[in-house]
Amino acid sequence: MNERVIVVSNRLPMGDNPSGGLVVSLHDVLAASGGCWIGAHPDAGSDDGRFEPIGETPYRRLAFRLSDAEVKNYYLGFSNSVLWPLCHRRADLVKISPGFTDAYRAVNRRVAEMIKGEITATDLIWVQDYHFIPLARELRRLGVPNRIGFFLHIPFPVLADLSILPSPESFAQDLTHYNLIGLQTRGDVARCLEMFRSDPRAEFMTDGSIKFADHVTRVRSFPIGIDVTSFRAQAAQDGKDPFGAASPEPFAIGVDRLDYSKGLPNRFRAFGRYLENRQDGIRPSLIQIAPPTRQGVQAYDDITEELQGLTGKINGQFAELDWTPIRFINRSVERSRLARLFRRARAGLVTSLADGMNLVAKEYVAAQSEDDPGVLILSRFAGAAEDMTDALLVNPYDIEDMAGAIDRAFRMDLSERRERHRACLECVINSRAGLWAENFLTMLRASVETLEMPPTPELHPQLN
Ligand code: ADQ
Repeated sequence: MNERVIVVSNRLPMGDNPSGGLVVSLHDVLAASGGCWIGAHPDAGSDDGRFEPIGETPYRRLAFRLSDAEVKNYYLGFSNSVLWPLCHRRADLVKISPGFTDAYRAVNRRVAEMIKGEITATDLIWVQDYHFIPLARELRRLGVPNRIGFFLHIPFPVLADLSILPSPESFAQDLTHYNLIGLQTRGDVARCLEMFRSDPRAEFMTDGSIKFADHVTRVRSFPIGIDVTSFRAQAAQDGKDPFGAASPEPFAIGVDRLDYSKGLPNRFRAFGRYLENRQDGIRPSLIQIAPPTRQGVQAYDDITEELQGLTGKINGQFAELDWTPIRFINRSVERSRLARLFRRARAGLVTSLADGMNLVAKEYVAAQSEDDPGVLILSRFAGAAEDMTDALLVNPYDIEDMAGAIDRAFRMDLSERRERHRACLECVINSRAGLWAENFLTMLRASVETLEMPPTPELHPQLN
């Protein structure tokens, strides 16, 4: 059997070298299976119903084009102004427009038709994220019988919030066309099962799988991770000071897309409060790297402005001629430089109000030296906190709690830092990139599209 893996995601990796966690995880799988990665071309346009090949090695990449109207209504609209805030418990930011729903369905339908022309009977199809929830249903409508898996990178929404969707009943129904639904955490699985339990159309089988009409689906958690070895190696590169001459000491670091889910305003406020309370005379800085995303969506423009205001206020209050307390950098930083910055930082700040996993938390831990590690301050609402319980866990809504954690991180003695770091690093290694993909695909292969009981495959112990 020549089984290929076909990955579908909104973004297509364009460079030759894998960098982000998702790309690294899938790179080897695709290269080994002779499979391909299907995703949107970064430039808007029209594709006439045919994929555009982007390079042939180490695996095929096939691009579809989104028109300007589809970028507006499908990508910025339904995906990022309805589903993203809904899943991140920001129902107040949801914007509903009939144009959004139609475009979302239409893009999923069109991409399904294009995929049908590309696949063979033995291919495994692996759909990534909330941009493509209805894709399996559209593929089934076209008669595609292949095993299809889905992985949601962001939090699974709470049941009550689903009623905000224009057609809430389709959300569960769309998902049941997948043979396997992969989620980041056990908490996400619990929310997903709650949704199915409350749906009279769904029936639970004795092995926990869900029967819906004539198909069966399973829901499991597969915590995503990073390529630990390569990130550690980049962080430990000798002789390259990420700052050049002007190195602030000590400093805490935050690295995030500029998104309201990442809790940046409260992080800045907590740093300001810490500066106000501090009694030891040190002059620490917060380096915040946050490139803008999804520009043109009001909520994103608003948060950029709010952060600029807070930076000005806190720096105005505390700065000295030779000390800038908050360095707010609105750009991307090259990965190896980022790794070296993480290693130099006394504390890593992850303060998400909601987050599927948060790979920055894992990168920060991986980058530390075992002899003299920094401290991870981690929001309870990031998926990473489910297993990384030896980080300093904080409530990102509580400014005093976070200010206290920053103070504790800067003053923590070496033996406690090492102890906490050892435990966190073990979690990072146990969920490393390759295992995530391997475990998901093992489970997907073992699933069947009939009402027969699927066998339970042997998985890596992290999935107990
Ligand atoms: P994101 O919301 O993008 O991902 P995250 O998991 O933190 O969040 O991943 C961000 C990645 O981008 C990290 O690898 C980070 O190093 C990199 N990055 C961020 N800012 C950067 C900058 N300024 N310069 C360079 N690199 C930068 C979504 C979900 C998460 C989930 C991931 C993976 O929202 O919850 O963990 O997918 O499933």
